[in-house]
Amino acid sequence: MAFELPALPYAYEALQPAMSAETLQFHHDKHHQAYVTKGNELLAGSGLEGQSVEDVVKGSYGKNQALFNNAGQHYNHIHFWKWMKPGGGGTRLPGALEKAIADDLGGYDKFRADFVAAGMGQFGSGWAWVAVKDGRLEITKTPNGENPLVHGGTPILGCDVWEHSYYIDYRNARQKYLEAFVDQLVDWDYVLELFEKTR
Ligand code: MN3
Repeated sequence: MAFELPALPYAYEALQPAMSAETLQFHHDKHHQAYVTKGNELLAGSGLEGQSVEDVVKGSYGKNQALFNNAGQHYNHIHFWKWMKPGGGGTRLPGALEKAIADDLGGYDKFRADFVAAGMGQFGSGWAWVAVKDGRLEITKTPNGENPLVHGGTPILGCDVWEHSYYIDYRNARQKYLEAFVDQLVDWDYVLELFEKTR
């Protein structure tokens, strides 16, 4: 099926001050739209038409780099918008997440430190992740449009560390952006929803 740009699940102003309306306008309307438009051009004739976004990502990895870049970024951003909400973040983890983060990631404080470190340790563009792999949570990072799907995992939380995601609001202070993402933006209910689907 053709890729389509999903509507943002909140107003452009809704995530201020952690993420500005200007950032969301550029990031959603320009950057994500470009991945959708270019992805559809590259999908035509690829042999992967009619497959789900996930299957296009996995099917193009290592075989069709241009399609993979755009399909991966489409998948990543579909979820990225939903990984944030107004008044999100914080330490109250719903449902089974609290125990899973305690058991697999050493508890909330260690998760926060390690997730921010993953985003800081990604040289250049990429993503920081919490993924479920072999039944356990793990924190990883990937370059460019790559994601845990192509490494045998299922992402349940991801933070975009491309400069387009933070440069308007934070300039070069990627760490402040990552901390604001965790402390003020994460929609833990959506993380739980994805986590429950893996169990
Ligand atoms: Mn982005």
